[in-house]
Amino acid sequence: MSTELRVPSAAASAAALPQLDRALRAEPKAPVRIVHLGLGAFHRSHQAWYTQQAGDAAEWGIAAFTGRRPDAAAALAEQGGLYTLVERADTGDSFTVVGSIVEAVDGADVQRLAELVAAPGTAVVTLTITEAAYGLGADGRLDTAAPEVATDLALLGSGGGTPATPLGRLVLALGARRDAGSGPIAVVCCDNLSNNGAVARQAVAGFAGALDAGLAAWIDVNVSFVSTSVDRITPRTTDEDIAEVQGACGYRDNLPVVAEPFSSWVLSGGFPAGRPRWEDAGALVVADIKPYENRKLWLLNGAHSLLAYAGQLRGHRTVAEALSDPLCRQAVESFWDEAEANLPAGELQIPAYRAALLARFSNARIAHNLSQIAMDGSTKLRVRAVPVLQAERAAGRSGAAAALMISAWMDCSAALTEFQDPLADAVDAANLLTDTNRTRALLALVDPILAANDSVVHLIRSLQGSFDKPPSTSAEALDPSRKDLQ
Ligand code: CS2
Repeated sequence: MSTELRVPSAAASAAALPQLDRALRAEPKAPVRIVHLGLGAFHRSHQAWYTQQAGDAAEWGIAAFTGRRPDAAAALAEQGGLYTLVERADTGDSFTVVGSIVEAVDGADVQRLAELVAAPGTAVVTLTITEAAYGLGADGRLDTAAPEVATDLALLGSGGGTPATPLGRLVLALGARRDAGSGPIAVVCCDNLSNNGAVARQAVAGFAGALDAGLAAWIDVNVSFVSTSVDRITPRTTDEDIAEVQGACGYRDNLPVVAEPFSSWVLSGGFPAGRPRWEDAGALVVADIKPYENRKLWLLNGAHSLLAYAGQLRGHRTVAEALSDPLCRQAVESFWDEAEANLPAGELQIPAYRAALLARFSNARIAHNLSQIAMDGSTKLRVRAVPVLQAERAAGRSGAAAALMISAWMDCSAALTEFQDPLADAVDAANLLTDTNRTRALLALVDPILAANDSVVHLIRSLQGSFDKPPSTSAEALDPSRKDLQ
């Protein structure tokens, strides 16, 4: 397939560039062998890009299903599945057309999902369904009483209707594969969770087990849950990005995706029915994913969450802006020191990784909104702040920098008008309490064991308000048109 065209720079003349959409539509498409749940920007900047770069890409087409809304599927189908990846470096942009998504489908079309997962040629199901969608409670098991899960279980149990949760849809489709006798398959979790293959296994097993013990047993034997650590900063696409692609490439793309040039994918687990040669694009297949996963979740995602909460309290809008505020920068460095003390030295090259992160976060051409990262904090903090706090305390230290991330989240939960969280009602209820009662109630939503520890509760309580004062130099903070801060 020659679906990749690189355009050297945004400054190139549009007239000199190919009208590639029409030419590429005529390309033969790869057969569907991968089904993806969660057709969003990240899937398109990451797994779809890796699949296109694989040496055997011609054998591996992706059928990608949207989540709650059909819009992205409709827009992508309009373009024959093609879209432009804009790699945005601090020195300029480059443009690549990605053609590995051969079918874009509304997630509500569970019939098509079941058909494709049941097809013998399908070997891999990848997931980017958000951390919160795995629905595991504090005990690490699927919370079958959560409203959406309970509704889907009742619906599937009665044998009809369209499940609304990605888990419900996946379990239904795996049932179709069992019924078709199509054999083993790999499910690859690409959400930012610790041990994410095991999390996906637990969530799918909990769902299937509540429905049909036979299906749960089939899944246990036939589905390989692969753990992965995924990385590529991918902010939301804006209208300006769409206009830029049109100007630079000479065609209209309604669904371009913007990402940093850096990308990484570390995988661990079996692929019983095969997989693309993602290593050709730099993916790393390892026996033990834990060190890589902790490095990424703590250093990158942890710093992101810290900046998202501290930065917004200080009146900043993007990661790059927040990082240039000395107070936020210091908080990040202190958190990194704590995290680094709990990561194996040597092979992981933590000092270089930290330096690279500073450069990646400072890329001011990537407008990565803090409000986007701040979402679903109660779930994210469990893998970004809690393990570092626990490890620090187990080592006899305070864990104050990890605690500061949690306290900033609590401050934001009261200060921001838009605070999206799967536990939003419980967060609101906790915010009606005062002093340590409030701190304890909010902490219980993140980690009940820590919430039972008085010394941790007092530590977090003592850190509240740390980011109260907007920096006097920040024009943004003084701008009354800002709507996302109270
Ligand atoms: C971010 C991640 O929104 C968030 O929570 O921390 O999406 C982050 O940008 C990616 O994991 C980078 O690989």
